[in-house]
Amino acid sequence: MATHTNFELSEAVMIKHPKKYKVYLLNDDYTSMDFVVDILISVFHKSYTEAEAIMLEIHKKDRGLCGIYTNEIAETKVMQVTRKAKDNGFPLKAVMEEE
Ligand code: TYC
Repeated sequence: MATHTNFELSEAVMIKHPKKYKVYLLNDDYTSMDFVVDILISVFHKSYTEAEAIMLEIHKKDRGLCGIYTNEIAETKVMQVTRKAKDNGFPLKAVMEEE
């Protein structure tokens, strides 16, 4: 087998897929439904229709999946939610867990 082919093969086996993280929003009694819909649109890039469905799922089932991301992006989403919620006086929380 040609040397360059061996090189390509050994490169290929070294490829590791980065871990992915699920980001959830949690239900609470104080955050307004409209604010959660706004967060799902502005932070998680959902359509209004999707955002409303996810918000209602969280309201009924206590948490809802908002997206799956690499570690850095998931951490950023959690921080953006925490910051926006705090700025608007809501206790809304986001959590991430390894997929
Ligand atoms: N339970 C809230 C209410 O009745 C609405 C809500 C939905 C809050 C989703 C947080 O992640 C949440 N106003």
